[in-house]
Amino acid sequence: MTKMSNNFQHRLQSLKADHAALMAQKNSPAKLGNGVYERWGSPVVTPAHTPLFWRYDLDPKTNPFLMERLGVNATFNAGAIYKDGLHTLVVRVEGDDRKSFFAIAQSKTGVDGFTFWDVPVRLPQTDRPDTNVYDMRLTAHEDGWVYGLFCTERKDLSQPDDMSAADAQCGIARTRDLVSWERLADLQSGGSQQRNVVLHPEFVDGKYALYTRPQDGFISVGSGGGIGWALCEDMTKAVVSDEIVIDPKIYHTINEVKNGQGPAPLKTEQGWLHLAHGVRNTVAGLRYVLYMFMTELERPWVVNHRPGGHFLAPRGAERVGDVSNVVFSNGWTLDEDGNVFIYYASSDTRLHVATSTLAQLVDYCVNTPEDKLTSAECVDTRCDLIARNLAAKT
Ligand code: M1P
Repeated sequence: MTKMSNNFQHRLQSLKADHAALMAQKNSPAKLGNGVYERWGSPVVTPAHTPLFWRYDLDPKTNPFLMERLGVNATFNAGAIYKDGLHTLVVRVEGDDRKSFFAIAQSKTGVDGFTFWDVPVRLPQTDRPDTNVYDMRLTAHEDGWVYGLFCTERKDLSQPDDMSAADAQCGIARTRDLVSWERLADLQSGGSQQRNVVLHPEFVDGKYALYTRPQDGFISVGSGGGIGWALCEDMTKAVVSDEIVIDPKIYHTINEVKNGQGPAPLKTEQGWLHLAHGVRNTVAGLRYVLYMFMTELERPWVVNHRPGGHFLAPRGAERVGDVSNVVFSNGWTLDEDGNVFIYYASSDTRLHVATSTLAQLVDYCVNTPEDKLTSAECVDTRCDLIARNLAAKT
């Protein structure tokens, strides 16, 4: 054996050993959480979790130095579904070339051992090919299909000289097995751009119901802010005309710049549980946090509980990445015992999990005081709590 092939073999064995060790790594919850959820210590999916054969040409003849040929830059913003004892993620995988694609990773525990299927999703195209696709929300709809709604991004042709000018729209695909996907027409919603569109799991008044996020521009939502709600007759030719804003952006709150629905809501006896992201501006740039709210069971567009403040914000190492100071979630799973696995990405770089239960999340939504919107009223709320606690002590 030549020295070069020796090096190749040695490097390959090391890469395989590292990958196997990462895949076998057990996760554990961080110490004493806030009682609402437990954050788990290690990210559940990172670029290093992707198979070596996605990144390396493993043939010593064509890749004698065993170089990485197609790097993976980030693994984040995953749609999620729980079925047959498996937590399944549709992960947003971003190559070093900045193109995102979808890939399925599964785990039995939901907190570690996420293993990618051998081949990423080959998403069929419409007659207007996507430049970039990302952030799929999975909904197991009562019509029997699993829908994947995602952002499809293309060059904004109305601004030919601006190479950052993009047009974001809601792409739609559906599947029964997560293997073969039927691509449907993009959502039509009047002239606005759309990101963070999510399908409600049940029919409402015999129609499909969508959480939308109309926006004037690609990054800026402009006047179109807020989580919207709209009904649609047919998902194979999805058109919405009347969007109402059910959760608006509000001055000096965690969502004053923009917000967006996270995963499809979870049904409970007390109403629908929603997870969303809120964005505010700072001198250091935009800050993305997660928040929750609940809507009425029979009228999922009516918010009945609005706990104040953020539910989960970037912390420690989560604060740094490609787009720092961001947490974002578009997937959670609910197992048969009422455990909820919240998959959230940090700083557009890697994916984490926090675990809770339906009972805890409902308690959080129902009993966390609302944001009263001014310092004086917020201090009143806190003083009420302090007074009750001090009185109970005496
Ligand atoms: O970079 C943070 C997030 O920005 C966008 O979210 P929104 O549409 O609410 O601004 C998305 O591109 C999302 O993927 C990204 O994580």
